[in-house]
Amino acid sequence: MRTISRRWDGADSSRVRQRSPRPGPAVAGLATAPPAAAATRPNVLLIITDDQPKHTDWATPKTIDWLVGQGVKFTNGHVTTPLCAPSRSSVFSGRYAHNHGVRDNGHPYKLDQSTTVQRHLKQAGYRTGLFGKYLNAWNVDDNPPHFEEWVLEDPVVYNDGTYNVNGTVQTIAGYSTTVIKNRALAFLSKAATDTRPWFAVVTPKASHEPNTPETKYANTVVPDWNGRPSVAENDRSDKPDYIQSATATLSDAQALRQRQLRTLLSVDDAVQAFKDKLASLGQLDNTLVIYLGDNGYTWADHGWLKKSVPYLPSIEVPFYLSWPAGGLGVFPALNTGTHRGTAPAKSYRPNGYGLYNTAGNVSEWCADWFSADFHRARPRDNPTGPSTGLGRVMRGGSHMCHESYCNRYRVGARSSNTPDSSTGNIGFRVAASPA
Ligand SMILES: [Ca+2]
Ligand SMILES: [Ca+2]
Repeated sequence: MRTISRRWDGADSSRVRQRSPRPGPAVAGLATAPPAAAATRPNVLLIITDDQPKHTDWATPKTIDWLVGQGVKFTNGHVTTPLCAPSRSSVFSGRYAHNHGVRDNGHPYKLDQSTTVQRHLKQAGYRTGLFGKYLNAWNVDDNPPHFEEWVLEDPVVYNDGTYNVNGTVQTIAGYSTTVIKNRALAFLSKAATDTRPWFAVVTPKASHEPNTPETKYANTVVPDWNGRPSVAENDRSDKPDYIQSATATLSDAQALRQRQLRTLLSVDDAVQAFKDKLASLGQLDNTLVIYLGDNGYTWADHGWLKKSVPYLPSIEVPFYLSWPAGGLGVFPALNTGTHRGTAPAKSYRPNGYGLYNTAGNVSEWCADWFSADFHRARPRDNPTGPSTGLGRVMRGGSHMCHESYCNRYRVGARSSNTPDSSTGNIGFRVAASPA
C-alpha cells in the first residue's frame, strides 16, 4: 500500500504551487455581500405531515423547490417511533417514547407538557399556533397547552370536519388541508403588526387514511410504481408471525399510494401559500422552516400495508429544513461585495454555532481525481476531475496547512492526497473576542 503520510498541516507544496491561485467561483463566493445577520429571533414554521412515506417527492415539487432549493434535504431522515402520537410527542419534546411516555396512540395525556418546544418558545415570548392534527385520542374539547391560537382537528374525516377553534368546538365546512392552510395563513398575517417572533405548527391530515383527495385532485394521474424487492418477498419465515400472516398485495399498495400522493398535492399547495405569505411579510429569510412526516408507510413490503414496524419504509420520512438567515441558505456564487479577494474577519455572518470565519478551515475529501491544471479545460457546469489520477481532491483547508498562508484557508482551495492515506483533516479555528 502506498501511503503518503503527512502531518495535518503538511502540504504537498509542489502540487500546491502548480495550481493557479486565482479565485474560482467558490472563492469569489466568500466575498459576497452578507445577508443581514439574524438580529431578531427566527420564526419557526414546523410542518408535520401524517403517514407520508419518503418516496413521495412527486407530489410535493413546490415544497421541495422552496425548502430544498434554499435549504437542506435530509436524505436519511428517520422517525424515532413510526406511529403518530409517539412520533409527534418526540418532535415536540425531543425525547424518545420511553421517556416522554406516549408509547401508543391511546395515551396522549402522558406527555409532560412542560417539556415541549411550544412551552419553551411561548415562555420565551413567541406567538405560538397549532393548525391541524394534534395527538391521537386527544379530546377535541381540550385545548392544546402552550398554544396561543389553534385549530385542532378531530382526526376523523377530510371534509367538513370537527375542530376546536381557540376553545370552541365546531364543524367547519370544506377540505381539511384547505381549512388548516387558511387558519395558518391568518396566523402568519398577524406578523405584519405583531412584532413577536412566532412558532406555527401545521399538521395536515394528509396523507393519512382514508386519503381522500381534494376534489380537484380526485382523478390526477400519478406515476406508476411497480413495487420493490420487499413487496415480492415470498419467504417470510425469517419474520415475526404478524408479518408472515400479512396479506397486502402490490395492487393494494398501488391503490393506497395513489390516494396518498393525491392528498399530498393539496399539502404542496398549502406550503406554496405559506412561502408566498412569508415573502409578502418580508420574513422568508428569517423563518426556520422544518418539514417532515410523522412516520413512513410500508407499501405492501413483506405483505404489510401500514406503519409501526421497524422496516425502512415505515421509519423513513421526508425531512427538509430551510433557514436562509441562519446560514442554511443558498451559498453565494457571485463576488458582489465590497471585499474583493481577502476580507477582514467578521465581514460575514457566523455559522449556526455563532462561529466566524470557519469556511475553508476544514478539508473535505472529494471523489474527483486531482489534477493541477484540469481546471483550465474543465466544463463550467458541474465540473469533475480527470478520469484517472494518483490522488483524490481535498477541498478547502486551513491557513495553518501551508507555508504560503493564503493558499489553503479558502473553501475553493484544492490539494490532494492518495486515497489510501490515513490522514484526516478535520477541525476549525476558534478566535477569542477581545471584548
Ligand atoms: Ca402518522
Ligand atoms: Ca425472507
